[in-house]
Amino acid sequence: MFLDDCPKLDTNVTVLSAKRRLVLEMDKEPLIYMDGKFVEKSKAVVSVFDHGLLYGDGIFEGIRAYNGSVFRLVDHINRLYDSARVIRLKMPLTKHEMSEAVLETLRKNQLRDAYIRLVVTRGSGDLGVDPALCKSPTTFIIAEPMSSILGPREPKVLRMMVSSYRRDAVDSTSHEVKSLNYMNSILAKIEANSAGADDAILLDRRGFVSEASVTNIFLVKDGKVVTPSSAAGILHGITRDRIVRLCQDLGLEVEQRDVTPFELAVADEVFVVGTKSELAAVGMISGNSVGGGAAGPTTRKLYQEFSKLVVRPEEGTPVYEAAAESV
Ligand code: PXG
Repeated sequence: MFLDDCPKLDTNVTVLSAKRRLVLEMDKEPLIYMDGKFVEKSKAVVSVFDHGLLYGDGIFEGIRAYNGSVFRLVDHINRLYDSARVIRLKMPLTKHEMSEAVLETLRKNQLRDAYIRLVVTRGSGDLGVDPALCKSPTTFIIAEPMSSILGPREPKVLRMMVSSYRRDAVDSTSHEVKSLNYMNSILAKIEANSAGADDAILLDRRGFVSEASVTNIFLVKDGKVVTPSSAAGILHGITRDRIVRLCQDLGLEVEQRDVTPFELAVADEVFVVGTKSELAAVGMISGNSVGGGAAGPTTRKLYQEFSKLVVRPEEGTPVYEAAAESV
């Protein structure tokens, strides 16, 4: 990596120092934020009595940084605190302090393009489900290098299946709370894996389309863009929200409403969006080809525009400039 960085390898000295830097860099462990301190990855551990582990009692955010700016950090922090409110978790930091902790984790690891996992658990308690016995939450933040797959290339085309698992209902453990309980998505993913599909589409209890295992879903029909509303127990995705606004900016009509599996099957285009997967086309659902099995014109247009948008500084919070956006 560093050898490539050296413009001229014309002396032994340059080669030696480049090699030494490479070795030093490989030795350095990533630093993880843990309850206010930065610890090396191999030492970043939580107690076996932590209720995040014992019961999935906690919340998280998956966040991305593009080109030294954390994409929609304010939205992620607001969603995290909304999740905390619903599960009645008293947050150990203010929103501003939490944002700073995210930015500092990137700085400590010298990252500009990264995937960030911010987790707050109920903390250590005893072997009983009662959260009242957990004294203080556990907070950790992991940041790993990750480059965007967006760009001049075509969007990925996924083969999906409609899962036999239903999205948890809105009056149950629905994904509206971004909790550490992902078993609903995991079971659907296992089913998709064993059927040879890339991912699963989950319906809600009523039989309407909800979302995929870790992405929100959109369809395009007769030039109109449609996505399930929160009634279907979806996670209020930050990418979904930005794509809806992007559609509006591009003059496309967008509807957020109940979507039937039939509408999905006969759509002109189907695509999914999420922080980690960004934007991908869906070419097949349960063995039936959708949108001709390729990314359609609206999907491609949104993909191109979204690629340009994510790297714009005003879409995020700068990591390295002093004035961080506050919430
Ligand atoms: N629905 C669900 C259930 C999610 O977990 C999304 C939609 C998309 O939301 P955002 O805000 O990212 O646009 C998510 C979030 C992974 C991974 O490993 C992905 C998510 C969460 C956890 C892990 O790919 N996606």
